[in-house]
Amino acid sequence: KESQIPPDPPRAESLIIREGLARMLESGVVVPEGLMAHGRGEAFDYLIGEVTISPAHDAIQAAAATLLIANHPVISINGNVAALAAGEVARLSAACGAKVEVNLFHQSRDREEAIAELLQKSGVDEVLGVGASSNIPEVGSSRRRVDPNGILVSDVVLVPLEDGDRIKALEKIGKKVITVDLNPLSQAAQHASITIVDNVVRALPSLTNLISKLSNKTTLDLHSIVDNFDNNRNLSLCLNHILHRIKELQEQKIKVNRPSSTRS
Ligand code: PTJ
Repeated sequence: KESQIPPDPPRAESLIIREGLARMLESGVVVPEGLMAHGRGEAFDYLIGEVTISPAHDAIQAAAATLLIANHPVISINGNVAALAAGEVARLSAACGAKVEVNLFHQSRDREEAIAELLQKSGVDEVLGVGASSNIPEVGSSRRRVDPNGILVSDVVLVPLEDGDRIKALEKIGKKVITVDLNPLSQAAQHASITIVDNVVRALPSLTNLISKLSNKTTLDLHSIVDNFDNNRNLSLCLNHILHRIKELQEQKIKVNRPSSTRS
């Protein structure tokens, strides 16, 4: 089907992403609930200014160092992440050696297979989690089913774009969780060790770039980056950014989509 979207900025990019998600709904990769989740994300992105803000950049740096130090890092993939960033997941996994595991809230074998196929077509060599046979009883949803070679034995899990109690449960059993969530107030954002308040389509390429940049650092240097990162403080800086941006917009000092304090 040909795209109906006019190429004019500034909304074209967002409309193209929506169109891609709608197509992925037809193929079963994305569930209808995923479209609602995307709308929630878009609303927060609007408030943030649709750019990677300075605290998000710091969180990405801490996440890059954490993934480089990790012994068994795993990237957990749901329908939305696969639809939005399958190619970026492949590049990130190659850069840091993380395994890629499908883990779904609205779980079905057909969806697991459709997502695994999309990831493989996009360059991921091995996809874990299809028909996963192990359980994490602390997790109270279908997300408790995990791969015995993936999340079950991981020390660090990157869980982008997911709200709910899984992150809290994973942290409780000793996994270090990194999340990417545009909503700094979500349960995921509040319970993760590192929360990147950014759009997954911007955050994942930045994370891959930073991993390459930091890959020649010593383990001591990487630990010091991680130790100097305070997630609660970072979340508070993100909320502060939103607060100031709304205030500036209200006083008409800046235009919508023209934020004043951004780094990338
Ligand atoms: O594919 P499934 O079956 O595993 O289901 C996937 C969804 C997304 C339905 C499910 O994982 C889910 O938990 O959705 P929630 O509870 O709405 O949480 C999604 C979170 O991601 C919300 O806090 C949104 O603000 C945020 N979000 C949405 N789009 C983006 C985003 N964060 C970063 N980048 C985005 N593009």
